[in-house]
Amino acid sequence: MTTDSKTTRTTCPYCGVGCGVLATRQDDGTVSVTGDPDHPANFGRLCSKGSALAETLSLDDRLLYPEIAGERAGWDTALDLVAERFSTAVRDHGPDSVAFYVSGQILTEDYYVANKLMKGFIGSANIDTNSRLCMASSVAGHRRAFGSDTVPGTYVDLEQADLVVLVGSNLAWCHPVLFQRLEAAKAANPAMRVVVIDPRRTATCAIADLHLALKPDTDVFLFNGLLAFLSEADALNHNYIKRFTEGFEEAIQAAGPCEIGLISEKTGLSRQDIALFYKMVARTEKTVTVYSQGVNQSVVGTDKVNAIINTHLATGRIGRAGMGPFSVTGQPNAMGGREVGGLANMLAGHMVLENPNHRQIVQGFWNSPVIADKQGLKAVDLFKAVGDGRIKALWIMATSPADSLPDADGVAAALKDCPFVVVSEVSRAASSLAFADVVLPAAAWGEKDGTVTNSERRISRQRQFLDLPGEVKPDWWQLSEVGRRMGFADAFSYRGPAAIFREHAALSDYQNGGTRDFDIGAHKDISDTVFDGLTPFQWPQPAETAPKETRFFGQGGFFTGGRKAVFVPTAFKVPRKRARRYPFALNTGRIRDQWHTMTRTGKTARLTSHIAEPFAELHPQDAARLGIAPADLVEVTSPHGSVLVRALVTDRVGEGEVFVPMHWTDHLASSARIDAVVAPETDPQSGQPGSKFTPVQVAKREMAWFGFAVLRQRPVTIPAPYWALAPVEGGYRLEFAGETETDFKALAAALAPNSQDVLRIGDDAGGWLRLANWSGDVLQSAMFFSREPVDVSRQWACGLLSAEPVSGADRAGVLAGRAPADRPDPGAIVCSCFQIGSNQIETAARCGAASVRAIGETLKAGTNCGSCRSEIQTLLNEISKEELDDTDIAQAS
Ligand SMILES: Nc1nc2c(c(=O)[nH]1)N[C@H]1C(S)=C(S)[C@@H](COP(=O)(O)OP(=O)(O)OC[C@H]3O[C@@H](n4cnc5c(=O)[nH]c(N)nc54)[C@H](O)[C@@H]3O)O[C@H]1N2
Ligand SMILES: Nc1nc2c(c(=O)[nH]1)N[C@H]1C(S)=C(S)[C@@H](COP(=O)(O)OP(=O)(O)OC[C@H]3O[C@@H](n4cnc5c(=O)[nH]c(N)nc54)[C@H](O)[C@@H]3O)O[C@H]1N2
Ligand code: SF4
Ligand SMILES: [Mo]
Repeated sequence: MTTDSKTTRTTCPYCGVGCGVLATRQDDGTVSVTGDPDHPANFGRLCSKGSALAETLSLDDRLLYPEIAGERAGWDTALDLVAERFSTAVRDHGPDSVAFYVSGQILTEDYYVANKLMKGFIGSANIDTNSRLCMASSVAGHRRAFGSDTVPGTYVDLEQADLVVLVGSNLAWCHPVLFQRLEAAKAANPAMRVVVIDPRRTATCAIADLHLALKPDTDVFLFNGLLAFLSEADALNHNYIKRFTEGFEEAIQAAGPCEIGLISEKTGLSRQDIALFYKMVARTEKTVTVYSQGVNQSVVGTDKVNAIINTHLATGRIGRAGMGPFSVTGQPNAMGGREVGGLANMLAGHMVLENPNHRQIVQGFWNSPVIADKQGLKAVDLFKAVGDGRIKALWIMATSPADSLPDADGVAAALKDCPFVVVSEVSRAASSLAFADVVLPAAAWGEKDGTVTNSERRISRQRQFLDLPGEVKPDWWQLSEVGRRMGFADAFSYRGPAAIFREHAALSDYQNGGTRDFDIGAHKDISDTVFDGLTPFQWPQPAETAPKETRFFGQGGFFTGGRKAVFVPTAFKVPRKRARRYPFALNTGRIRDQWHTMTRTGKTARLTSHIAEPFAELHPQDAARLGIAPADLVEVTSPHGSVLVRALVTDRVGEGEVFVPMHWTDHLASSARIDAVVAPETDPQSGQPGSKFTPVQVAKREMAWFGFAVLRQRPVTIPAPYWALAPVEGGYRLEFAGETETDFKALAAALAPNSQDVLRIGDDAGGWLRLANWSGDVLQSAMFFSREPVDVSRQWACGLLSAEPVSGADRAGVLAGRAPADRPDPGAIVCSCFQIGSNQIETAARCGAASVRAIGETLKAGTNCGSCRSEIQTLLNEISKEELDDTDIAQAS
């Protein structure tokens, strides 16, 4: 629906908060993006990634035409080939010889068609998705406890709670707008308490009253202890347990007695902190437990989920205002994918693959020749099957398995050997293209149309506001065309997303009668026009009912056979031992301004200014022991592979732990694909990999020299064993280093060929050199080489390419390496919207701006998207702690 001729209401394509966005096309063809004040997820707010959406729409790196074997091809030829290769494989080797690997970033309509084609027409359940790496443990935990994959609560519950416990969730960076809602609610309700349970001290801890930095993978022990404590403290809701649940006795027995000493030993937490946490939960009726990848991405992830849910069932704190377990989803449409049955062990409409009645319902509704009757291969096993030749044809859509699956080098090798790989993609920077026999160019955000479901079960429209560039086509169309060409024309003759949505809604209603949680029957006859204008609504919304705020299970009504919830006994398993050779626990995850493999967020200078280089967070004691100084390069190695990244020495991580972000691929760094290191071990219930815990070794890599450069053009080759590249205004910044003596001048010439007007200082032989070159008065590149990590102000240097032209005598200033005295160095960028750095914030704080609000008034930092507010708070805390320490010292002396 268009609010005026130029502005379109749509949704953000990044995280599962699902913010509403207003996209406006300006007369000059540019697009601007703001938060939709009427969207109930964000009420106008957007985080740093959402605010920068307009900067990611350029077409320079887009796939615009189908390709076969790397050569441009027509759609008909490409689609015929895909259909023919899939049909032949099915004919010769059976339906289980083909597979789809899709993504929580396609729309519900795309997902619905993919699932229907595989499960109902090809007749295999070999369709899995990157949600296996993301939400599978929550799905399995929900189904064990509730009998269905239901998220009981809504976002408002976080605001109405008196206690919010965040487990393995860095909400401040990963669900920033929901975090801002929580932050605002806490400011309005001083009685509200926030507890963060995470081995790392993350930005989310800025609003925490208590941070429990537990040892990796010991959550089950902590929550079993909590269940026992609640029982011993007489904080149970016996009425709820009796009326609506079963299995309480078994669960409490599995949990054992509440021995704080033992829990302290296992989790590494102090007895005081454990007792404080348990008492807070016991006395606070309105408790919400939010959890995310620190829970799901574990070989005991499903048990973690159930250990958390058990505490809510035992207290009856579920499905009522301000209460409940709350699994927040990562991707914009992780929920939609689950609703259409996009996982290898699910059926459409939240139905169960193993249930013959459900299979009959779905097959009858689709009028399909077959219906898959056994689970398909889950992601990690699927790629093993690709590797050993069982899969003859594979279609990858909107995900990057050779970067994001564990044992990523093994996945890459498997893809290389696969007889036929189809890749639907938007970006040339995606690594999957290297393995593709057929590349299908997909419609990107702004070009596609359909629906997504956010973490609180709210279905919103994504709307098209840009023309399809080149020969780009939406994913649902690609899938339908292949379905038709495989001989199923009747079932795949959709005219558009509205028709698919109608069918999806009708299936949810079909023979439902309240037996299944997912029901949006109210929309089964929606017209194309009403679909165009569809406003966000939460499910369920059965036929002939109006939309309303919904919660599940406050009064029971579970979807198990006996309609009672099940307490799942969760015995604690000791986390994987770290062998002597691999003594560190590798933890992986996200940073604030990047999205996954960076194919979109890695394009903009604004978003790379926050953190421009892959890193490993290490504890100072570990660094000292290993002889690692800040800014050294370190190698992180497991039996599967290794990465080479910058050391970030910080006590935000525990001793024996190392954290590396998941984002960097070979497109922007020499060797930083952390999933090459991650072990392919999975949770036995959910098949989700334990991406947060791999035993590794960490070692300093001695470098003979280091370099830093700003370059107008992306270099064709970077002849250095270490490099990391990032866009800046007007060009690129490059960090690089080498292990053997190098001719700096030759290297400089390779990075910026055809340089003519060059200014040089330093001494190549003496181990340092700085050079810059101009075209006219316009700087083309500046490079700094040294034997030590290069000591040059990065913020200042990155500004050189967009600075005014410099002539004559002023040119030498470029080689000075830092800002002139009258323009102080802003320091590392904290606020990406206004490009405000840590030095500026520190100066303002020391001049009396003592709160986040005061910093905002002085510098504007934090006043646009607000994503950096928790970091500003952390800086202020550090400064006031330093000042207190200084006072102590002054008083003591
Ligand atoms: N900026 C940004 N936001 C994103 C994304 C992105 O790429 N970038 N991706 C989106 C997606 S798909 C997802 S799934 C979400 C993920 O959102 P989150 O789950 O919040 O993010 P992560 O950084 O993966 O992991 C969360 C935390 O789990 C902690 N953790 C590790 N091991 C353990 C453990 O044993 N126990 C506990 N309690 N905690 C542990 C880590 O230290 C980390 O801080 O983010 C979404 N939002
Ligand atoms: N070590 C480690 N590994 C992890 C994680 C972790 O925390 N640690 N997290 C895991 C999780 S939770 C997730 S969700 C995954 C994410 O990992 P991936 O799904 O592999 O990462 P993305 O970069 O989001 O990949 C999406 C791809 O789809 C393309 N694309 C975007 N829009 C469209 C579209 O409309 N159509 C098509 N066809 N293509 C499109 C993008 O260009 C991009 O290449 O990573 C997982 N891997
Ligand atoms: S919180 Fe940020 S990334 Fe997530 S949906 Fe909202 S604007 Fe997009
Ligand atoms: Mo995710």
